[in-house]
Amino acid sequence: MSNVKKIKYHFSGCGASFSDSDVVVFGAPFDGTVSFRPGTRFGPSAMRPDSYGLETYSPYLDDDLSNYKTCDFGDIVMPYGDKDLALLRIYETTKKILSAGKKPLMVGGEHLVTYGSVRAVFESYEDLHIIHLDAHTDLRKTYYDVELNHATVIKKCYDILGDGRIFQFGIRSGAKEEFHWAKKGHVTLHKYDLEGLDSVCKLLKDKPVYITIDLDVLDPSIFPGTGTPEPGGITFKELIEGFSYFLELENIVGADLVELAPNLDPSGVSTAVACKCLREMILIMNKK
Ligand SMILES: [Mn+2]
Repeated sequence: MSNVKKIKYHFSGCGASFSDSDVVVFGAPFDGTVSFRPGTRFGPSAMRPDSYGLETYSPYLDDDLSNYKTCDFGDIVMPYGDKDLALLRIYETTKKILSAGKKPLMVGGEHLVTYGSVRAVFESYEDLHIIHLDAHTDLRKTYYDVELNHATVIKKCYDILGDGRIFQFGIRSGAKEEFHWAKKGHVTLHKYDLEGLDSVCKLLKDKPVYITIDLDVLDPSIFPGTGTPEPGGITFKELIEGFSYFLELENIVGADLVELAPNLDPSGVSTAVACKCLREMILIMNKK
């Protein structure tokens, strides 16, 4: 596809061809609607080299990236300043991966990119459910009078999926109206941590599930390299424990990891955290 940039080298463990792979990783380096600190457009390109700093073996899962064929499809060429076209490119790429019978795993970019991918996944799986890990509700109808941006993205997904399909965890920031709106049963909002994720994964066992992970669900002391850091987040250990519940899900049909802004953490630790999460998600999606 001409709208996908050729990359010099791939994410660690993701050197297989498109046709050989069950899971296809791709970058969506877009941060055009960011309201505070930009930089997530540099996420995928920072993660590729740093992913080689980690082992391909996961002690948590007792599994290794080398046991699977995974493709790094490259980064989508993002038309800067045009979010509609950016979302269309993401939609098209996700669609291409799905229609080849493969699972998309997108690396952002800001959280808005999720909307492009979810729109495509929903066309293949009408009974789609979403598990959403984040510090922020992202349920605004508009933000600064704009309907499509990183603060409205989960509401936009809700508009596609409808009531009772979205399960949020780790939430500790949002407007009062968003929390009240969620409480009416439109979405299931779990505050502060991942408590209840195990039972939700059991509940959704045989449903098609899309997992969207905004890495700012982690405490900023662990993950400072992000646009809108929010104190009071979960630990890395809690996130890894959360990942183990994903193994209950029999039908993970797509996923994303978003909101790494590597320029905001010169220590490189946030990038390492994101790479480790990516490794775990690649393994979990290949196991399924
Ligand atoms: Mn967030």
